[in-house]
Amino acid sequence: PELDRIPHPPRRVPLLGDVLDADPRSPVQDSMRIGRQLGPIFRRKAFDREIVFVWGADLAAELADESRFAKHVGLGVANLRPLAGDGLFTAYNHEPNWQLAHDILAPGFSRAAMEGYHPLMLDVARQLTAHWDERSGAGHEVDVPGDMTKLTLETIARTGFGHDFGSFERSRPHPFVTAMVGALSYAQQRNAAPPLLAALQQRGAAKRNAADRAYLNDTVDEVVEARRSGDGTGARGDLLDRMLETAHPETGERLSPENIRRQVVTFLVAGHETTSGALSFALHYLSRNPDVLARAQAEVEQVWGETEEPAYEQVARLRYVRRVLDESLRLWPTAPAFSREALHDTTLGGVHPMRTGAWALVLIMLLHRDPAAWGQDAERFDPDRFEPKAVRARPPHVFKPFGTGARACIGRQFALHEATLVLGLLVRRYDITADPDYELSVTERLTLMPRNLRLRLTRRTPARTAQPAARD
Ligand code: FDE
Repeated sequence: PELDRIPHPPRRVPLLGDVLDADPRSPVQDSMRIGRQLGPIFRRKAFDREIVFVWGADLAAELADESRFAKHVGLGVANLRPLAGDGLFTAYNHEPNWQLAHDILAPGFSRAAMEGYHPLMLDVARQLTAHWDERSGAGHEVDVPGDMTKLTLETIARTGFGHDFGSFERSRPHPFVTAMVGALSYAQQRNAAPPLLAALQQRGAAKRNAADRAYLNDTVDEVVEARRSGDGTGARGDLLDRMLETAHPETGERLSPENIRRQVVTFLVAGHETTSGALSFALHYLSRNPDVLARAQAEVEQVWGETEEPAYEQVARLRYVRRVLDESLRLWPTAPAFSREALHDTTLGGVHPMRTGAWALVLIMLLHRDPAAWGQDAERFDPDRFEPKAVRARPPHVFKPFGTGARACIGRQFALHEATLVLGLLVRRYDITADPDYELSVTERLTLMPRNLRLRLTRRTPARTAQPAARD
């Protein structure tokens, strides 16, 4: 009865639900298509389970109200519990390890910490440009998502954990990445199968998943063991040192070894997969919008001058490059949904009753394309939407690529600094052209990633006349 006023797809099959429109490989894009037909709140049923989706700007803003709603650990996030347990991303709100780890790790994402990571981020970015220099020029193409994944995995592993996966020395993805993609895809597909069928038919998939999980855990254990046995513990002050060495500032409590394992795998996965996608989509749009690319190049030349070694502050000053990134995350938020549950009995939008614990999934991609918030041309790529004046003119809570509230992304500044730095270096160094035959298609594995995106690069000589702008 609570759901009566919420529309659902018309072709419902007894017992199975709304399976006619459902492809387990593209749940988000299917929901987007269905949501456009059904409106700002709708429901889909898979077997015995009914899920409420929300994307209207007003309703999403209500769900962002922390006095009425909180993060819900459900669907894909819940399916990652066997791997990530009570790590930050997958912890239930009531689990004490969430607050403990949050308080211990938050300083690892402060401005001061970020300044410390900056030189390491530059090192990794240089490995990428060395790799791409060899593949620039006529007749060559680069594998954008593959190489962005190398870059972001190395970045989080080296800055956070002092570990080098050697991604750029390999021709194939590191097995850590293969196991991670397997684990994420498995977590996504489990939503689409009826519980009983899943148990019976998916034994092969479950077995592979157990192997992937074991590989991920073994890798993590090696990284931790290397630090514990080395003499470097405590010396770096990175995320791993914080996990191993730091006691909670008030209670003096520490993270347990089991919880550290959960946090390391959480950060290695959450810290690179979504950023890799964000960079890939941004490069796709730059290749399709020469005027935007030219503006970005002009800005980098103006702010950085001739230096190949931008300082920490010179990254934050790339305002236009950052808008390109924001606009890419608007159209393709690489973590495409989050769930919110009612803290007490309440009514959503004045008409939809929700009992304590009832939850809904916010479809970020449609929220980011709601014409009521973004205008009639919401589907168009236009970084100027993120000019300060335009941002102020919009209602709050309509741009949520990093989630919302207490459980929003702890890695936001990290990802933004890394991605802005890398985009700055890339547009400064290369002209980027699209393959005219490429049509954007998007792979889903809980996260979003452009499928088979390849681009052509031409080395450029930045204009030598530009002077670095005076510092703010
Ligand atoms: C988180 C996050 C989120 C939320 C989810 C929910 O709500 O469920 C989101 C939406 C996100 N995240 C997104 C993103 C995007 C990008 C690019 C990123 N992200 C990045 C990153 C990096 C790093 C290191 C990270 N990231 C991390 C993280 C974590 C740990 C988490 C959890 C938090 C809590 O506390 O809960 C997140 N992330 Fe992110």
